[in-house]
Amino acid sequence: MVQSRFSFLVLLTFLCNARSQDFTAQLLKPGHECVRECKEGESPMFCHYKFTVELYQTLGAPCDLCHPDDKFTSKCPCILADGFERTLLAVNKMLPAPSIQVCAGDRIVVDVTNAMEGYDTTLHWHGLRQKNTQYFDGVPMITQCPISAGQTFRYQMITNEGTYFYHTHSGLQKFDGIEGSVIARLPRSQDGAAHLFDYDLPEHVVFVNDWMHTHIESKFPGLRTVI
Ligand SMILES: [Cu+2]
Repeated sequence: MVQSRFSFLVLLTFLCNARSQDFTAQLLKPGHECVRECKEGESPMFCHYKFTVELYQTLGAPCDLCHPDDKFTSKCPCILADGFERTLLAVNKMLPAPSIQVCAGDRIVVDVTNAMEGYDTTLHWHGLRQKNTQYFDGVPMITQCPISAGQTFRYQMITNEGTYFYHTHSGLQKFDGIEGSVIARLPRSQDGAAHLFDYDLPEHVVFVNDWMHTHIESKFPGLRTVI
C-alpha cells in the first residue's frame, strides 16, 4: 500500500517536470496576428496568447464607464451575459473566453496565469489531438499539476483542423465561465465543407454554453429541486 502511493508521487513528479515540445525559441506572434485566410503551402505560425483567469462579475463598473462605442467590443471589459448580476470565473475579463483562431498546423503557446485566490485550475483543449504534446492536455493530477493561485503555466501544442473549444478541467469551474472557442481552419481548397458557405469569418462564432444565476458549487452534489 505504502509502496504504491510512493510510485504515484514519483510519476507525478515526472509528469510535472516533463516538456515534450518547446516552441519558445521560435518567433511568437501575438494571437490576433494568426487570424488570417489560410493558404495552401503556407508555413505554420507560432501564435502566443496570454490568459489571466480571475474572479470577475457581470454588469460590473465597466458597463457604466466604457465609451458607448466600445461597450460591445473587446476593448471594454463589460460582461453583460443574460443581464443578471453575478460573479463568475473569467479569462481576460471575457465571456465566452477569448477565441483562438488559427490555421490548422499552427503552433499555439498559451500562458495561463491563475489570478483566482483559493482556486487551482487547468485548461483542457477539447478536440486537439495533442500528438507528442500530451503533457498539455490539461487534466489536473493526470497530465499536469494544477496551476496554483498566483502561478503561470505555459501550454504548447500543434493545432489540428476543426471547430473546438477549451475549458477548465478543474472541478466544475467550466460552468462558471472558463470556456472559449478554438477554430483551426484549412485552406478553402482543402475544406470539404467549402461548398456550403460563402464566408467563414472570425467574427462568425456562435458559442453555446450552460449558464446559471449561481455558482456551480451551489448545485453540487445536487439539489432536490430543479432550478
Ligand atoms: Cu472537454
